[in-house]
Amino acid sequence: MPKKLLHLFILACFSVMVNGANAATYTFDSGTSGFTTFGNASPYSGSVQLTAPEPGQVGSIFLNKTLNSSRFTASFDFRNTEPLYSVYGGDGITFAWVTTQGIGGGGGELGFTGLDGYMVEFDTYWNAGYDPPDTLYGPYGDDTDHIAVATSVASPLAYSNTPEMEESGWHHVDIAFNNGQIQVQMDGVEYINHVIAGYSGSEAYFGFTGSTGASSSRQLVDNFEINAVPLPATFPLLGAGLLALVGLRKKFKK
Ligand SMILES: [Ca+2]
Ligand SMILES: [Ca+2]
Ligand SMILES: [Ca+2]
Repeated sequence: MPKKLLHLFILACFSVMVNGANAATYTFDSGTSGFTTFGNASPYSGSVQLTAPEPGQVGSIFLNKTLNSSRFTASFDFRNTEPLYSVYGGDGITFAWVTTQGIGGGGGELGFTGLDGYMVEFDTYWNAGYDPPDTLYGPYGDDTDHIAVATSVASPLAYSNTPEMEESGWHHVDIAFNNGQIQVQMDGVEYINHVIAGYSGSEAYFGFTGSTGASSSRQLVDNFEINAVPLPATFPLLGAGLLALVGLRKKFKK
């Protein structure tokens, strides 16, 4: 390898190590390249539509590459619009990281149940005896929306009730995750700050799921930014690669 190229390669490696290898932003302005969509998910007007505003929809989208789920930050925008019955839109979406790409159950299962992993749910339809206790009463009676972190929709690890999320424009979400400690903000307000007991990070597919039931809404996701810190194991590999290159350089110099 020419000396100049070798120096450029080493510089690139070090800048990757310093900056973190897996920072990326996805605007979906030109479609969903780099992701796989499942079920009813599809590109929609420069964003991703997880469900159309029709009953019985279920959709998901996941990155085609895995990232380390030990430490990451993520942000995205979502919108739940055109609900069939005013604030009784449904059923909500999740931001998920899973061991296998795919799609889960519909209705109150938010397209997640059946997938193996974790999710942050943005649940817009209150299911009696299933969702966390209701503390707010909207104009249509019990319909508390909530954010939760969970491995199962029916038994959240932590949750917080929220204002109605349907028909209130785009919402911005920021998530910070550090070896089980998770903080979730929506529109600049913190709703979750929780430590997941016994959490163990691994390579995971990051993405979104969503579903509708008898109630529905058009559920959109956009401007997905993810920055995952690479697993420590990649550093020795990088080091080995550098050593091999230095060896090659010496060989060619002779
Ligand atoms: Ca977009
Ligand atoms: Ca609602
Ligand atoms: Ca629900």
